[in-house]
Amino acid sequence: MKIAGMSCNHCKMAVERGLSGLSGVDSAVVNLAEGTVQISYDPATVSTSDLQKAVEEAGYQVVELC
Ligand SMILES: [Cu+2]
Repeated sequence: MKIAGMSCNHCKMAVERGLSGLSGVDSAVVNLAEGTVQISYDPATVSTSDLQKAVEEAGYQVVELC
């Protein structure tokens, strides 16, 4: 998914930590240059709206679900 507002390593860590704290998420890797996060998750356990909520709780906005 694409996320707005991530500008530094701290943002990267906050988003990755927020996402990987969810059960059903195997890994979350942010690409700062592209403003994207690659999430490996189990769709039976966690929904995209859960993922989106975790990003928002970390303080960032999802601009595009991929
Ligand atoms: Cu930052």
